[in-house]
Amino acid sequence: MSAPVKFYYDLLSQPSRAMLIFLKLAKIPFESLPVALRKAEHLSEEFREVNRFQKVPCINDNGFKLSESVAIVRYLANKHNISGNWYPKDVKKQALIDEYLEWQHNNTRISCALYFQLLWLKPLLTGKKPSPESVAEHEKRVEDTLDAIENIWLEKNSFLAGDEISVADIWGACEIEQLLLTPFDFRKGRPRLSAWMDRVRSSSNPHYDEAHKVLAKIAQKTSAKL
Ligand SMILES: N[C@@H](CCC(=O)N[C@@H](CS)C(=O)NCC(=O)O)C(=O)O
Repeated sequence: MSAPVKFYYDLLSQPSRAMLIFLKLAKIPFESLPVALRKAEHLSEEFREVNRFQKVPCINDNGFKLSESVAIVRYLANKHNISGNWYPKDVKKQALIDEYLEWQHNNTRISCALYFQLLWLKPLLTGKKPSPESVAEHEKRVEDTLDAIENIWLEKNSFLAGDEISVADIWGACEIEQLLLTPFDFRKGRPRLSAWMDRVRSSSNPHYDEAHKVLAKIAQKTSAKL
């Protein structure tokens, strides 16, 4: 029998949290291997052997190394023959989930991650505040993405790829949660998105809250300072 997949992650990384929630929901056995980005553990020579791109999340499945969370989730769902709502076998249902996962790269991921880096990470590392122009520019991208989720993705369905929760929702919600570390209120003026975030959380708990515990703790401290 092969050993459980080795899973490398950091709870402050959006796709790492999504992977962790999926592994638990799908009951895939794994070895938990945290990599502290804040300590630059991902930049070590040892970690380069695990992932040549030196990013998390990534896996080592008995010698088979893979990065990119979307590729990993597809591989593990296929390998473990995961059926049901998270990543269904039905080709059309699966294609609708993939449609969101592909859309996310240039929308939810890029806009929320860059905004988080500008407002939280860079000031922490450099001690400098971002310029109002660059805040406005990045905020506009976040607004556009969240508006598309509110008005297009959630227009007719209760979840991103239909009326059942799937990995698309887990990936999307984990990116948006990162905004908790910024002053941006993603719920304000977006009732569908807000209710959807609540549905994603309640449908994937306790794993959702466990994956977000570090983020929630830092967010609490951050908001105390704002
Ligand atoms: N598209 C990749 C994103 C991977 C990624 O950018 N990971 C970040 C954390 S969220 C990272 O490891 N950053 C460290 C670095 O770039 O130095 C995925 O979905 O897995």
